[in-house]
Amino acid sequence: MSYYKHIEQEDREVFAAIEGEEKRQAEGLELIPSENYVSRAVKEAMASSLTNKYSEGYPGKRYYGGQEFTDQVERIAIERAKSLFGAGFANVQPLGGANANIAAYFALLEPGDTVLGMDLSHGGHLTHGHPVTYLAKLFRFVRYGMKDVETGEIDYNALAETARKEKPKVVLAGFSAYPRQLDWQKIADIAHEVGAVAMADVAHIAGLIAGGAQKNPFDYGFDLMTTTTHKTLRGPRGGLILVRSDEALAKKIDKAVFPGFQGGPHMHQIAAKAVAFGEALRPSFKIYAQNVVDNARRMADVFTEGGVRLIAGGTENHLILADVFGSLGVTGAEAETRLDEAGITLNKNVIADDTRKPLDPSGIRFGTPALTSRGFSAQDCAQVAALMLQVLKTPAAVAEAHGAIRTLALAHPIPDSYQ
Ligand code: DSN
Repeated sequence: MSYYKHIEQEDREVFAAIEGEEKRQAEGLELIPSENYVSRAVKEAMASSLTNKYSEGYPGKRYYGGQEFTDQVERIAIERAKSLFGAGFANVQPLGGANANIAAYFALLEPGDTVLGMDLSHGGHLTHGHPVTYLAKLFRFVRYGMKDVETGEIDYNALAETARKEKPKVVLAGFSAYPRQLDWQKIADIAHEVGAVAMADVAHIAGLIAGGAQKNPFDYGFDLMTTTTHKTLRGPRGGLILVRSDEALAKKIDKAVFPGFQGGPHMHQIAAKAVAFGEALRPSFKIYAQNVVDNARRMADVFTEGGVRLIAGGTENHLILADVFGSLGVTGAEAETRLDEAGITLNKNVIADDTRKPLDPSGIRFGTPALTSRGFSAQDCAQVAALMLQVLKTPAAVAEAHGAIRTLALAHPIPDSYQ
């Protein structure tokens, strides 16, 4: 009888899909840098009876009765989030990272106001104002980017000049495909010079910050951070908004999340966030965070030695962006498919100022949060990178690489808990 025994007995169709996904995850290697493996404790919280409860409002101030235990769980999640990030205030209700960003905009902006954010092809995110989003119709997004794609250096002078000219209400720093560390101090100073709020979207690196492997924007004067909880932070799928110290800003955020934007919070998800935050507060999470970074650097080195151009020349965090089309003549889509056949999941990705289209770009993006959760060492990661290169350079090598990748995966089972 499996862990999913009730689904197995009562709904064979859904059970088959879940079992298939479990097998796929166990036998393959996950290199999408925004994915990870949650503990059984996080899964149990997600599957708890808290999913049955409506809890609009906040602890001690709800619209429906019966909130004794939902209040407890939300307060635990808030306190743990504050401790992890050194925040004065936390809102744990955003259902995802996009929701967290949208609620933050609603708290800070009026329609037509300006946001200065990272250029999307330089590593920004859809919710940072991509033209296809509804947000781009509501607010005015202006851009900054890298000065030098080979080193990843941000053009902070251009950023400052644009801020002085465009007078944004929010200066947004954060990314979903940028492998270097930002100069948080410079960005906060520029934001404050023009009277803007300094907002960091740390969705990708939240776990690295919580684990002390990357700098915390709050230590450099940032006012607000948004994040997902399911990437390097290794929690359930969800969002989180943190305010450094401004109580008035925190109140605006709470109002923007509910009733401004969302309905009833998902209390089972909030319980799972609390469990994951508890895990991230353990000393072992610091080791995990540093290993994620060390493993990524090792993979980047193998790619560079193998003749592949890396955007920003390498990595200082958990992710790597490789120009496989420019270096090997393999498009991002071809690379994704070929590696998938070999048992490695990653994603095609545009590179800075890509001349190819997003569905078949020049690059691939991959990273080490999930492999590191499975206990992969830097040496194991180097072996994975070498197998990837073999598959990218020699299509006929897929079958042989698949065997080696499956063996590596089975030798590193997905953990049930993180002590
Ligand atoms: N889909 C996420 C990522 O992969 O980075 C961002 O939304």
